[in-house]
Amino acid sequence: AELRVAVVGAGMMGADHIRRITDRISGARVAAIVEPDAGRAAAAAEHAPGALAFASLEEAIAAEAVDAVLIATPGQFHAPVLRPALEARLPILCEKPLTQDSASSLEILELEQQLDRPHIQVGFMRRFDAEYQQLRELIASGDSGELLMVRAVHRNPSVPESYTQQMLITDSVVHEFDVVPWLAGSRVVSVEVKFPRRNALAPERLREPILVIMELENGVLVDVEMNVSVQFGYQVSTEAVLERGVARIGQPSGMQRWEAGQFIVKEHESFTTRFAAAYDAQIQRWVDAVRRGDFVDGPNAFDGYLVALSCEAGVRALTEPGAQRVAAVDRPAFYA
Ligand code: ISE
Repeated sequence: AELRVAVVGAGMMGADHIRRITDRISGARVAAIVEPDAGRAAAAAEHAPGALAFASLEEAIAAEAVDAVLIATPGQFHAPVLRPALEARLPILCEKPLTQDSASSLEILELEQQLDRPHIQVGFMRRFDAEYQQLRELIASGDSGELLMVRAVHRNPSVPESYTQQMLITDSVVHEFDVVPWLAGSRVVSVEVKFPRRNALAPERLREPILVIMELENGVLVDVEMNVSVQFGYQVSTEAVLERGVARIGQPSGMQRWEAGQFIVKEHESFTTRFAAAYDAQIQRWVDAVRRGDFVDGPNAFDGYLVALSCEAGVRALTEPGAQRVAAVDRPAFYA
């Protein structure tokens, strides 16, 4: 039988995942939509035939309506949903971040370690992007020598009203805090933030773009241009500098046009299209893992905790000059 998934949160990401599970994921269906906003729940339900609507996950669990949970609420609302899902021993795909800070992430880890195996996969979907996977294979192969540096640009055309200065780190650079250590096979040990000239087109409340400099345990230096007011589109590209060569991913691709004295290739306008295939692969791999009883096939809650530690250093670095250290923690055998 198909896996009955409860999608918690029917905002942009939740609605996108509901469509994805209904239209493109095999072996699962959206059996419940947990969304207090009735209007949003109704709109999302149009893409989930037969889905039941609940105001809370606890009600969906009590109704014995679900086999697995996909948490797509904003980060600050993850912990209150993770707890009942863990208590009900349900497998969980939790959109990034795991939680907003390391202390609350650690609480979730302690709850989860009372179960027989990891139940949480965290939604760092870039690990499922084909180009990021190719880049990781190149680095691991040594074919171009050792990795020395990573140059990353993470550009949003604009951000919503709810986007705050700290979210530059906790909602956006959070992706680089996960994917770059995964690419390099080495953890973040420090984070520094430098402020170039401010973009006058940025919302008054934001001081950006920012330049984030990470040092990894193996000495690799990473710089990330985090820029949320570029206007032209959505661009995430990454360049790896190795001993004998350079590799670059995330370049515009697809149809090339020559017209009226111009050369044109379309750029993305949103992460939902730039990483559409990665989101599909992530959710399909998670559904397959849950159905075979492995529950997790990707970043687990300890990876989410490591990212939370990096985010805390990054948030400190927004207001304190210099490199902010990231605490070193051992990976419990439970999360091997
Ligand atoms: C958003 O929440 C995402 O996860 C996107 O991948 C990122 O590019 C964007 O900056 C975030 O706000």
